[in-house]
Amino acid sequence: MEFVHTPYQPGETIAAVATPPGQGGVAIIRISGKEAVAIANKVFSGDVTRYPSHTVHYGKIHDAAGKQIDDVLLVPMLGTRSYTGEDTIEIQCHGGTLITRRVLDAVLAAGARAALPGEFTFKAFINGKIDLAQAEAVQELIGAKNERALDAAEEQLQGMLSHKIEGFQKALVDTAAILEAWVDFPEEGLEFASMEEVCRHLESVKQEMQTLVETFHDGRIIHEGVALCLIGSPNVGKSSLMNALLDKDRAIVSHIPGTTRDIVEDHLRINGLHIKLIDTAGIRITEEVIEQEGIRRSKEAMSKANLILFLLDASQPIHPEERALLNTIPKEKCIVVWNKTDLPHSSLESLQGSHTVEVSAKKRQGLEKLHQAIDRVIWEKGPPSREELLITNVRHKEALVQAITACQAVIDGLRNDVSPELITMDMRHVLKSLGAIIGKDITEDILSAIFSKFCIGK
Ligand SMILES: Nc1nc2c(ncn2[C@@H]2O[C@H](COP(=O)(O)OP(=O)(O)O)[C@@H](O)[C@H]2O)c(=O)[nH]1
Ligand SMILES: [Mg+2]
Repeated sequence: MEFVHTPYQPGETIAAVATPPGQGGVAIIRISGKEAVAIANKVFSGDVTRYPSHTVHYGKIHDAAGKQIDDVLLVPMLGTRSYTGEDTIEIQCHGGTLITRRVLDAVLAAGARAALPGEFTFKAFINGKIDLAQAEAVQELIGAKNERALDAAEEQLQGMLSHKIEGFQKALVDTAAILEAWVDFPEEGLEFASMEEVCRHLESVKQEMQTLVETFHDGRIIHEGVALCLIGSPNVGKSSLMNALLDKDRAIVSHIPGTTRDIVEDHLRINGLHIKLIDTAGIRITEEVIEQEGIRRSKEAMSKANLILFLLDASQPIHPEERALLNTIPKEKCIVVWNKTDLPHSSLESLQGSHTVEVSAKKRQGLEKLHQAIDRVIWEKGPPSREELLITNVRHKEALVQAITACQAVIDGLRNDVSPELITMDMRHVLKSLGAIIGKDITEDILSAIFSKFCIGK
């Protein structure tokens, strides 16, 4: 949200086309702000000022010169009973690009400002209709690539994440107050017994925050999908396997080693999960410049991938170069795929600690087993249940990690006799990081409220 740090005029009337660009049956122009009704009234044939909220009206839109533009339906959503929490008018016009543009132009000429991306949602945030995590959820809801991602975004929009974060804040605020009091009345000290209690409490909240952070792996996979990279020596059948998985001839297959020189990408779905499949140049030592560049890109793709399919030719002995490369890949993100098992081959070497699958890309055998192996490696602990709250947003994850680090600093500080001033600074940092997730800074308002109560009895 780029507007957060710029001064914002609440109530300022903005307008935009709310439906996607292109042709469609109907398009919606949305106007929201203090002047929404007055502006709509200037361009609409009926008297918009007299319409009750949430009613539908048929009429015509005309421009400033009185020229008729379109037949439309107009829906007022007044006061706080709207998405933005400000007067909102929606105009449903015909869905052509040009006609939509003309209606919008008429609305802008009548005094509305063109809305910035996400600004309606930003208004909703500013007006307290939703918090920051919920505002972000709207974006995720729109961009969801699969059912589970949609569920996760919906949960976040319903405030489940915000609720959880507020729970952490509530659990910590008393501790924060005790520490603040200690700074103000250092001569009273902090009793050893109560200090141990404070530490234990902090540990337990920290552990809960840690559990939430750990859902980020699954949340990310659900939200973004998985990048799966095919790696191996030239000619082991990477491009063939890519094609077999996609069930189409996407990458060029050839018996000439070094055919694939650039990265080839395509998408597929396995068990409802979005997978980006990346075919790469075979990795080997070569003098050829273009192939070298291809190999460099392969290694880069490999380092970014969530999962690597390391292909070996079952009909050939493992080459020392392959063994060396395999050793550089973390086992938990790698599946060794023995390809060409349709060819005569001696017994396959068992590779310690690696997931292995046997396939024939050419004959399309073993693909179901490969799907299962991919599933198993991605969801180490099994796929998350529909009810589980997942973190999908990097910003939330980073804020939580900061909160956890600061929380640990408070615990260490208490156990090592660090000065109370420093400890309270860390404690404030914990609350601030949590507050950043939902856009509510708890440190100033709640803390001072609690602290003042705390001191009255003293
Ligand atoms: N017999 C057999 N040949 C295969 C199989 N997979 C690939 N090949 C052949 O191996 C050669 C190299 O395949 P390709 O997919 O281009 O390998 P890449 O260099 O790793 O991308 C081609 O001639 C393929 O037809 C397989 O499962 N069985
Ligand atoms: Mg290839």
